[in-house]
Amino acid sequence: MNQTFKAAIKGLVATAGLGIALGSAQAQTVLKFGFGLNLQAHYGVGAVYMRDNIEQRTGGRYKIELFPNFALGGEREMTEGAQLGTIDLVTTSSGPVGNFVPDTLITDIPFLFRDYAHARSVLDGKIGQAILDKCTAKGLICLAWSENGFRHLTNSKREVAAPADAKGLKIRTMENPVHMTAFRTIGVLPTPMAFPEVFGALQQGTVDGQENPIGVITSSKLFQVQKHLTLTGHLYSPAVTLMSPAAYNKMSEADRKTIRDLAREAAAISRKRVEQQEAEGIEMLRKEGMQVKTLSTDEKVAFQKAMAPAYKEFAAKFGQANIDAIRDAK
Ligand code: EAX
Repeated sequence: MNQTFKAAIKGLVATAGLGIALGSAQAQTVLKFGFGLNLQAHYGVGAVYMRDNIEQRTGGRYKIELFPNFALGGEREMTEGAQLGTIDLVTTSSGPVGNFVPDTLITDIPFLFRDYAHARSVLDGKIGQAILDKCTAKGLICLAWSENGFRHLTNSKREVAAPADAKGLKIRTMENPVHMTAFRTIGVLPTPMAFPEVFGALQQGTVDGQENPIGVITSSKLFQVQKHLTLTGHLYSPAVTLMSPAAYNKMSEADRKTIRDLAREAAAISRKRVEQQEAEGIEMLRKEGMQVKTLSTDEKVAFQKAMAPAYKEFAAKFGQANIDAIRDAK
């Protein structure tokens, strides 16, 4: 075969290859993903999983850019950003979500969930899906339940072993009316605040304490500004991975299914991290100088009983039957 012909063949093959490459390289969409805490904490490990898998799972059509550490604002602000379309993906605790989707507030009732297995089974089942579906009418696409964890009480003033010990303490709560009612019922002065302001407020003594899962307390180094930890486990804090309808509605059916699958798979990774943080974190907090008070079952029940008057309000708000359906779920 003469040289000219060979060169012509090579040219043809190169052009064809380029054509295929360009044809398959649809414009790639980059999704901005905001969440709190660092990449090693429970939301971060889930978000990294979604980032590392979305390109392959969508044939290169989507890429995720991560914004950890509340870089895009507090959880309420990020949720609003998803509604407005300025943020594409958010993982947030359920705390502030109730201000947008009131149906999620039932999951924030203290002592509603027995343990992690109970909470995950309810949220991943029909009851949980029905709540996620309520997001759409409120301008949010809630892809999956993730997890923040059981919350415990910290303060800088004194050991809290019983509800009476907490009386009069100024405790930061999330911007969540159910949490505020519960704490007010035991004589605490609830101060709602976005999480990025919490460390400073504790440092300045604007509030005496706060309540959060172990993974939040350790990853945010709250042990530097809190002396006492009481393992109340007073409520299970779900998290939600949600999406902006502006981004979601542009997706093909196949890519919508992919992003929902990825959010569920990421939640499983986050849940494992929550358990790991809890298993390792309490000892770490002791080593960092916190006085850790473990409660007996009776002592925990005392907190539940002290919050009982709030249950009348919760029953009126959510319906006793709905509360029982969750509480009694296996
Ligand atoms: O989602 O605000 C809170 O206390 C949350 O637990 C924290 O932002 C992690």
